[in-house]
Amino acid sequence: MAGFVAGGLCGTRAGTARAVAERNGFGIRADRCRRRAASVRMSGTNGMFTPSEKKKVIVLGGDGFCGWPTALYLSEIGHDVIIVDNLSRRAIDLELECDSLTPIQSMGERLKVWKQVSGKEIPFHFFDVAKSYELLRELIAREKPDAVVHFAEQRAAPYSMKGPYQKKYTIDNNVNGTHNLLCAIVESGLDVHVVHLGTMGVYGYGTSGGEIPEGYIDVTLPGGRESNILHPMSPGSVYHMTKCLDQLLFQFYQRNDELRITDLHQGIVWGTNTPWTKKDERLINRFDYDSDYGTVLNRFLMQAAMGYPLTVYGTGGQTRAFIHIEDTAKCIGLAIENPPKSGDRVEIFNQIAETHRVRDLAKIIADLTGCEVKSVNNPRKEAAENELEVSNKKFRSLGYEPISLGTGLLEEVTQVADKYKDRCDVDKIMPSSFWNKKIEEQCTDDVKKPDADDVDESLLNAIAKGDPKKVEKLKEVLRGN
Ligand code: NAD
Ligand code: USQ
Repeated sequence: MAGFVAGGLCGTRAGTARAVAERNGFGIRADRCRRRAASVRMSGTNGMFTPSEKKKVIVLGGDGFCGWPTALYLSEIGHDVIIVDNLSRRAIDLELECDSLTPIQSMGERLKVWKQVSGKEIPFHFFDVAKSYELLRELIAREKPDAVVHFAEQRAAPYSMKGPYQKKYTIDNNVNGTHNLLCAIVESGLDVHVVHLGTMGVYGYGTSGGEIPEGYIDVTLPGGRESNILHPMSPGSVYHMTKCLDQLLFQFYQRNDELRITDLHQGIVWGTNTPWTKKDERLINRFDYDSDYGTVLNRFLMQAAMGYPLTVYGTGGQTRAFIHIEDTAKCIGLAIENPPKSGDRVEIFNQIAETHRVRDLAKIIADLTGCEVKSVNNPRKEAAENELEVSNKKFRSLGYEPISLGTGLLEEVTQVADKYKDRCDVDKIMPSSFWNKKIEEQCTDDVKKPDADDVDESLLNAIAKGDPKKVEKLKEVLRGN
């Protein structure tokens, strides 16, 4: 228990508070815990902090890109961590005939190495949260966790738009998984804090005409009545839509069963390593670069390492929010430390560090590496240009100091990409999922249409029988003029 300050029992209802107090060796009353815990801020070097109490945390989706480094971080700061994952992300690699750029180890190897380097055990349960309700319910009833961190969803927007199978899978997996979790907690009768990874994309990007607040927005209703409501939702893909549906499930279960829920509206995560995954090469995190799972900044950094022109979709005027993977883990630590009180409405944090326009990111990376930038037809249905201002005051008020693009970590990611570039399959870089048939036709037409400058000059000469005017005319036709 050394290293923990007795600060409260926030993961328990009053009824179970004493049992947990005894388990942890603390004698703090449950009704005092919220005030104490809420004052715990990120501090010290590296933004690490000592939690006010040791908690038992189940991490659903703990084998994934965000889940793995977060599980290690939570274990590092002293929580008892249990991972659940059905390894579906690894199965999708097989489906897409692609793999993480970094050589990730099996779960068994990962956990064995973590035990060697940290002395800490992380039990692993292999099951499907969306399908194996009984296993989830039994695990929660048996382990009595203080918190469950829920990463276990299909998270790629392009994959969710690939075709009917992927659309249906994304809805079934994500909505059922979230609902099973909420239902299992209610059935257990325990007061478990749910920390869910949502997305900035639930708001749409810049639709509310000003800074996007954290979850709820002030509105004036007809008749002049003032209200503060859940921010209108404007999902841009089937995947983003599942996060909107999750939000409704949270609102319902909070009101009906007083579940304590924190929904983290996270921006695009970049980076790959964290101080905890760097402790041993075999703990390395996954790095997706393909057009379905690779997110824009990591893709650009990897493309730069490969000498492949950066694939800016459309004008690159899309503005998005970003956060480094290390900050993902730390923010989740803070969210676990600062749960809402029983009866409080769903707590929503915007988990972001900064916003950038896609073409500006491309320029930053081109300046850094000397690579080329290329505009390709946008496979998505999204605004070509948007502004985006996002509030992240809540995490900042807890001491969160974001890692920004300027801190040298861009170079680190490029080095990681460079180290493993032999594992890259360049055929997986160009888009392979399209938002609708019309867009698909436009994108594939473009691929099929020969570029005038790429056509063999002698062939044009032969067709034009040596007439330079006719060669020029043919070139114009090829250019679509
Ligand atoms: P990921 O695909 O790498 O990880 C998800 C993990 O959950 C995988 O290990 C997968 O096997 C597991 N999983 C999925 N469905 C499951 C099920 N039914 N039962 C058990 N395990 C299941 O994704 P990620 O990038 O780590 O994202 C994690 C969460 O964070 C997602 O919910 C995502 O929406 C959210 N998020 C991610 C980003 C990002 O940029 N990566 C940004 C914002 C929000
Ligand atoms: N883009 C390019 N070139 C590329 C790839 C993407 O220009 O090679 C553009 C896209 O058109 C889009 C933007 O970059 O406008 C972001 O795309 P992305 O794939 O990086 O991110 P997105 O699809 O929005 O999804 C990712 C995660 C998802 C998370 C979301 C947070 O995969 O899990 O929810 O980021 S957010 O975008 O804030 O909603």
